[in-house]
Amino acid sequence: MLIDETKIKIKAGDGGDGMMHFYRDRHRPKGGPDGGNGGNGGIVIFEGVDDITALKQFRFKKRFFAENGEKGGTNQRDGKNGEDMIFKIPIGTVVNYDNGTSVEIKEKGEKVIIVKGGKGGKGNHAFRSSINTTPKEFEEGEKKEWRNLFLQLKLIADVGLIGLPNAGKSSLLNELTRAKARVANYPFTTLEPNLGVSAGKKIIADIPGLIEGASMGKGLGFKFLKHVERTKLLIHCVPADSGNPKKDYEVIKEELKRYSEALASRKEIIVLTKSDLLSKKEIDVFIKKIGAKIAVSILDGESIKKLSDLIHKSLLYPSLRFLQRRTGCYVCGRPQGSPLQKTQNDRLN
Ligand SMILES: Nc1nc2c(ncn2[C@@H]2O[C@H](COP(=O)(O)OP(=O)(O)OP(=O)(O)O)[C@@H](O)[C@H]2O)c(=O)[nH]1
Ligand SMILES: [Mg+2]
Repeated sequence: MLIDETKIKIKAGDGGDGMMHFYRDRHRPKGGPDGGNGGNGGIVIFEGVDDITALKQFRFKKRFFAENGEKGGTNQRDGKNGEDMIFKIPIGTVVNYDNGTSVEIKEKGEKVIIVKGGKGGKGNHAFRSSINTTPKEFEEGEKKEWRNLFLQLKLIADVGLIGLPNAGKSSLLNELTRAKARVANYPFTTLEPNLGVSAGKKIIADIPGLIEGASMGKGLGFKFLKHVERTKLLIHCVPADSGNPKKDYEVIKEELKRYSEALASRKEIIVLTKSDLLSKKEIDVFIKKIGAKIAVSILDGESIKKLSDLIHKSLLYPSLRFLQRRTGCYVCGRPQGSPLQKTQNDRLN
């Protein structure tokens, strides 16, 4: 079972107290202040890894605390710093704090300080001065509080495969990448997201099938859509054995809208899957009905290759809407005042 959401409690280490002490021995019965500083408390760090199952470490154990800093010693000895706690966390995890702020683990190997350790207090040696040669002050170490964290994994993929159950999404993932997702002739074979890397090094995510009313919790619900929320491109699969392809397409589109308008307007390629079940003529009719760009079958390597090329081409060229938003030109998407835009505008006038 993929754990993509979990709540944990974490506490960084407290700082060690500073020491109040005066040096004493047989020859120096009135030695100076020599209380050392307390050590700093251990930090809690999250390090990004590309293992999407890494949140399973929090399945049973939910409370963690880093080591406290040690108290300062005599003879100006500083206390030992508490050991840091480092957790390996899948990239794409959003860490939500109890105060409403959040931070994201974005890259593999990136280390993010989640909770800072308490600062060690100063010992009385640190307070000595020319006017106060026998200071009795010292500081206590900084105490840290327990923090409640809500970790939410949102997979980082370039392309997302969406569609009704049994639409052939996992089969396509297996063809486009080296993934070995489970495929079977019944709905809801896929219960958790699968990832694969295409020949062009793009990450493709296959999520469980959506059904009408998924937004109301029907089927497996629609929480899995968070895993395709950040994709640049959606592959919308409509199978050739569908009784009502247009309705199937619209059902998914409606569920996407209910999840987020932004996701519903994401660039998409509508794909007619299992095309081997139809004749050439039927394919043409089907394609027209749903506005599909391509018909594919896992039994036809050529069609898979064409889809793969189409995906990489679409990822290479951002959508016109994206360019329009970036450049501010809502006609052609070219930067304002550029010669190419002028030509375009002349043509339109
Ligand atoms: N004839 C034919 N069958 C296909 C094709 N692609 C997939 N199938 C079959 O369709 C069935 C469903 O395929 P899956 O890949 O499991 O479909 P899915 O969309 O991942 O299904 P869920 O995980 O349940 O949402 C399986 O029996 C596949 O063998 C195809 O191109 N042609
Ligand atoms: Mg599947």
